Amino acid sequence: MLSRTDLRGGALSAADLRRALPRGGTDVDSVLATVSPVVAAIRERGAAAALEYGQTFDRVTPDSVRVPAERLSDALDAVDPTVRAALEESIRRARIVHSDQRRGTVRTDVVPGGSVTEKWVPIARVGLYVPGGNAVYPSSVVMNVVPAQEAGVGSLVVASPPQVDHGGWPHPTILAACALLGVTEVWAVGGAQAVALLTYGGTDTDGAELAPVDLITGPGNIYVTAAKRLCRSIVGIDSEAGPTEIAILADGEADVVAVAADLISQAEHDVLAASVLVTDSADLADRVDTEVTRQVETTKHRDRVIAALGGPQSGIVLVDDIDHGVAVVDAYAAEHLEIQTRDAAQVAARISNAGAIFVGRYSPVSLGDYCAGSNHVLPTSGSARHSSGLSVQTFLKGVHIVDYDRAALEAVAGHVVALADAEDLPAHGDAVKVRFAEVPSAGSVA
Ligand code: HSO
Ligand code: ZN
Repeated sequence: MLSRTDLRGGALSAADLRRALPRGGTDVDSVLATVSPVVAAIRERGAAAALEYGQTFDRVTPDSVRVPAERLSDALDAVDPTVRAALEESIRRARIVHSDQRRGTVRTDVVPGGSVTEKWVPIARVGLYVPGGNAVYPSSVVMNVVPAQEAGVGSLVVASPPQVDHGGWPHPTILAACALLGVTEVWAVGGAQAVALLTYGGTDTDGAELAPVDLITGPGNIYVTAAKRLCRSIVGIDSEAGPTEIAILADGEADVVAVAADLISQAEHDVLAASVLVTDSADLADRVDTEVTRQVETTKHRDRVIAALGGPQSGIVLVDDIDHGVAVVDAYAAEHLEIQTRDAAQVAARISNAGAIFVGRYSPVSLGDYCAGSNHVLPTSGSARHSSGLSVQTFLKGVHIVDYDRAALEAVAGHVVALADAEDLPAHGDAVKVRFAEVPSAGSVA
């Protein structure tokens, strides 16, 4: 079922490895022309335009953009107690991990009388996008809201598409998760129009203000991603999330049944999801392939899984040994990387590029999706080479506070003037000189 890429005996550079490895691609540019008028209409006409597009795309118009408070409490009262207990545990563990990520103020005394302090300030107002449709993920509400709250974000709004089956309001499980987390502002708006409305704000059907946000986080489909790309000069965005990915680095001793189950687990998200096994054992490759075929027969989303596993983005990659495998998975930079080898923790320690690394047999990606305490909003499509998953840091910004006294400025004034002159910006130098009767030359200062 899974295609094979044989990299044995070759010593490819990281760039060549990237080209050789299975990977899909979503062409966000191809929908920019469709999304651009939607964003423009919402910028011009606000919520009224968003509701019109909702009628076209979601085939339903809620009574208001803002979900009434009683909808949230009703959803929480109605949620299955087992689901509620699981969400509570997921929230509890996520809080344990994310509260540890808070950063303190750092003051550096550069010279006597001259300091630079970096203080970390929460972003004032954040919009969290939660998709609807096929994917109803209350767990993603947890993964977005918890780090924002732990960062100290004061004003949070969740936007999620109105659902035909639920009276034009977002899915009740999403509302229940919001209520559990103490989120009181939820908007029934989805797709590109949600991103635009979060960016520009508007006026609700009852005349109430829908205030614009400073940052938008949360994954969405290609239209949501295109809208994020269009709005990102005005509002901050977390990342452009692509379809989910799992890579597993396994040796001949890995648990075949577990490896197959984990490959299938992420393939269940989307026909474009990627499942990649990297192994130095051709025998394990054969056994996993057979086991995947067996398990796929009884999996609920069989057609979607078969499409994902059979796509060009999925497959088995054969490597010479685990050292070679480490280089390959580092080049691939998976959203999720499982290490199913001997001494898995040591192997994991050698990996630089992955959104999250799952160590050994008892740390499957599904644990991280829900209840490890880690975040499941992670960099996709190789962006783990340069980006991180969602964390408290996503919701903070650093502000430098520069505080020099007279003597400290005087001591460095010559250097400032020299650099200003070198850049032909003498007024920069003058701004220092006017503070002193005489400026020492650059050579004479410490
Ligand atoms: N694996 C997805 C997150 C998710 N899984 C939500 C289940 N629900 C992307 O990390
Ligand atoms: Zn998942």
